[in-house]
Amino acid sequence: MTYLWLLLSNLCLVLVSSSVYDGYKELELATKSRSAVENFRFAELARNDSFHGLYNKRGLGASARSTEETFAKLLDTIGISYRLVNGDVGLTLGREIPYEGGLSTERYYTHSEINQYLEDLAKRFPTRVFIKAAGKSYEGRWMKTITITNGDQRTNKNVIFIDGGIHAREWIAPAAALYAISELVENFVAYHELLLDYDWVVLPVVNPDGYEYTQLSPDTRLWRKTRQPSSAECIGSDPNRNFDFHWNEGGSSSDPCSDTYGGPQALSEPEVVVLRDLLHTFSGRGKMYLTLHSYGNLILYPWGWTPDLPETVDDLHEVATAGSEAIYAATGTKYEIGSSTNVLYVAAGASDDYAFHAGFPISFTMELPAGGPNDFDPPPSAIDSIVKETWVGIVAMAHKVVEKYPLE
Ligand code: 0X9
Ligand code: ZN
Repeated sequence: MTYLWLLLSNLCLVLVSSSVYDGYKELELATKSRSAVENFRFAELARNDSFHGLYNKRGLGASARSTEETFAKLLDTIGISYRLVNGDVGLTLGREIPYEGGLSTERYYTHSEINQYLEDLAKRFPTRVFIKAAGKSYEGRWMKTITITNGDQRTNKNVIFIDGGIHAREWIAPAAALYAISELVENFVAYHELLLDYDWVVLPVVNPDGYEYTQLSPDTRLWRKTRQPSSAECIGSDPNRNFDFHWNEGGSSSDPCSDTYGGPQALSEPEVVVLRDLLHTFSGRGKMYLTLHSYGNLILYPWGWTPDLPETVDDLHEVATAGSEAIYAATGTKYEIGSSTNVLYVAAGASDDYAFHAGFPISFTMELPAGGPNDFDPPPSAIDSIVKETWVGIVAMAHKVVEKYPLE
């Protein structure tokens, strides 16, 4: 990893593109006064070629690379202290691409930008798009769904329900949900058949508190759970272990500090209650439930609480196969398919099992590809190809679902 050492006092930096600075850190060097001695020290720093990017107001500066450790030692030698002010300059700069009513696949978005995008779509496509504030997260963020129709005002169509961001750190999942939304709404002509007898409902961020928390700093980037305190010491439960179906019967931890803590009881997490209630509103109409996660290139179907397979495993397998084959044909990426327990591990109390039990005949967890140094963090430059590839799979699965489950 490389770092950007930015001396704030008296110096500034001109930045060109965000991805160039992914993983760079910004430090503020302590300057009590600009004495002659300190000026001399800064000049020393600027001459030293073991660090990168000390820029002055005209954009002139040293340019080399170093690690935080090397640089801290150097600062120590010349008696300057420092403070970390930004753990990932690239991330912040990504935010500086202004949101102007449309989303791109160039960066990840904040939860409020995502909600704003949904509202903007409803304004631009008032006959086709409807927003529902389904409920609030523990910290009070609105969890909004978007219902996408073809505008013919027919009610009681079948429903495909997609969600993303149950796990906070899996940013590629909300990004893929947003791409699905943008295609279905802004490019609707291409999806005529998929909107004829089907409405699509998307909840792009199930765990907005966690999602926002992961955007605070590199230290919080890998947070998985919700943000409701789980004990005096620890925070969060795993929302994908908190559903009221075989809750706590395997694959959950009873330690409130664990990443897979199932919660003090089923449905302890307000976000899980919101999703549970939503799923029930599609009773009889809901035909496919698809929850987007990362990572692993998997299309998983029930059950996740037992190694037994559902009676309708052939239907599940057929639809999943349509998805994996379409992706392979489009990009050569391989997806493995099978039941959660058999392909991955036992994990009871998850949303896919719940949706299947609640009446969705097709219910999948799609684990999108890994990326970035921690596998959960594909860089912004990888978003476009992953979400487009994912969409190919979703479209193929949706076609199969529409064919298998016509409107009655
Ligand atoms: O463990 C999970 O919740 C999912 N994997 S992840 O790496 N995204 O955390 C898989 C869930 C699969 N479904 C069930 N076990 N029911
Ligand atoms: Zn996940």
